[in-house]
Amino acid sequence: MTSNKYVALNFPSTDQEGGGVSYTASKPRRRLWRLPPDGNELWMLNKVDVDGKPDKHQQSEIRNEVPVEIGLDIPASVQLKPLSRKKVPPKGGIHFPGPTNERQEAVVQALKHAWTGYRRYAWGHDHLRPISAKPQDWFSLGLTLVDALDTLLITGLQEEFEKARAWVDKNLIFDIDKDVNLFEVTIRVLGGLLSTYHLSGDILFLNKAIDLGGRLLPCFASPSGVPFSDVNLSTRRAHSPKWSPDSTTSEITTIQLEFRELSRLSGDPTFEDTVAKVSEHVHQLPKTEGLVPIYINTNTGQFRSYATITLGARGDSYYEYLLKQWIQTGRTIDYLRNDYIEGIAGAMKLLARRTPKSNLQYVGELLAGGKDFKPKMDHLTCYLPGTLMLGVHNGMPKEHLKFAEDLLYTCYQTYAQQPTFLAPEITYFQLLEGEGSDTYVKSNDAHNLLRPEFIESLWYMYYFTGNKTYQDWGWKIFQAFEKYTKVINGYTSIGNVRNPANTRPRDMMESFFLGETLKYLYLLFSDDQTLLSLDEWVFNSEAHPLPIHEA
Ligand code: DMJ
Repeated sequence: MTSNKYVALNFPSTDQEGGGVSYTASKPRRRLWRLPPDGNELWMLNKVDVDGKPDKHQQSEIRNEVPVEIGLDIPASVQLKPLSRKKVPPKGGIHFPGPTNERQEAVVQALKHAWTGYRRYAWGHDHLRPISAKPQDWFSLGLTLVDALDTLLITGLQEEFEKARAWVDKNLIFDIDKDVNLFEVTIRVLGGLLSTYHLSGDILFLNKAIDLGGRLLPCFASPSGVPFSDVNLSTRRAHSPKWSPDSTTSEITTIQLEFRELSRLSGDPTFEDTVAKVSEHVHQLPKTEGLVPIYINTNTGQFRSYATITLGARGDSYYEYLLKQWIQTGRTIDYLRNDYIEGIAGAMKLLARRTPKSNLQYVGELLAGGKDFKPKMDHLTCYLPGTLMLGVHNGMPKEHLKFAEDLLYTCYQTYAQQPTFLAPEITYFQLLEGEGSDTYVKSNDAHNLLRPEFIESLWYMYYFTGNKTYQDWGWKIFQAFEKYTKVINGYTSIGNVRNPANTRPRDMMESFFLGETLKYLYLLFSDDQTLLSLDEWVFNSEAHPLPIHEA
């Protein structure tokens, strides 16, 4: 039983500028994509024009695919061949039962509260300013709404999901004359659309993802193939930040899960091939015991040699996606596994230290290309215990387990040691034994942005051990969010976790609070750990689950 619905993709006949490189197609062409019968399978009519003649052009020439028409008739002469039979959602999507205990119910109430404020005052905008009851825009892509789509499904908020779906259908238009960041849009929007397609079985989300994916591709047309950081979604002109030819290492290595999944679903290998080349390029670059500097030059393709080495901001998810890509591809790509093992070994040797008094395990940074050690740990680094646990479950070295447990405890202390029970953005650790405490926070680093990383790690730890202590830690933090960040129209970032009497609310609810923090809390409090099995799903860096493939 096959469907008669098609998506036509337009290809231009003129030269197209994209990141300084032009592409030529000899005549205007269309390629047809067959929509999944009963929402179950995507077919691509490869190398055939709309008139049924063979397409002599190579797939790799074509970078500007845009779905322009849906529901075309196809000429009878055309033979359809399935290009790929990949993991596809069950008919009607996956059913989630909704909250099954009081803690999950409390998280759903928090989500409803955040959602109501967003709906009233910022609907379709990127973020809500929950105190001034105003919207905030960054890329103008409805970030909060798109980031929250799969959270709404997983928590059983079907009615809210339907309203969001209607907005995506009518209003999520990518032809906007605006520069967007490749990494942020990939993990939040592309990742959100792809996971929502998998959970809902609704082809709308896949079609939107295909459109977006094509518009992001010009980023890769740099001299080295290391992608530019930004692209205009309408003109498709890609470029580096104004102040530097460098991209951020974690950004260019944290797009692969999403682009690969887009290829697997669409049948167009361009997305996967393009990002795989970036990973392969980074693989062959010289490193410091498997550790990478945080900047990479888009012209030369080389790391900036004196850049900081960290598992925090701008370095973090390089290591995360080595492991997760390896898992996504059925644990078959050896260099990803080897680079992950080498990177973690390097981190344990060069970055991991303990405090003199209380023996707290932390992960610091190397400055000036590895010369100086800085005892500073970003909250972002607290994703690592969860990733390490996922690795151990998939056969990574056993010593990663102890490292994960000890680091998780330190991350917990960054919350528990503050009078608000909320962690600061950055914590410093004492190098030498002295009078003061083992940890300290600088005034400029005392903010909390409602970030998810520690809750994410708690969930992985709970998932793999079943130890309810991790649920109790998460519950305490959830209560602290309720006490210090909940405001009349949502939840707000705060400027100071050190003073409960003056938290300095920042009037900003980040999209990842709904996309990640509340989702991970809900999963952490789940009675049924297999709600989303980590043998079937791999979560992208923004907590959007994507299927694991066999290869
Ligand atoms: C999110 O956008 C993602 O988790 C990203 O990988 C890191 N930063 C934020 C959340 O803190």
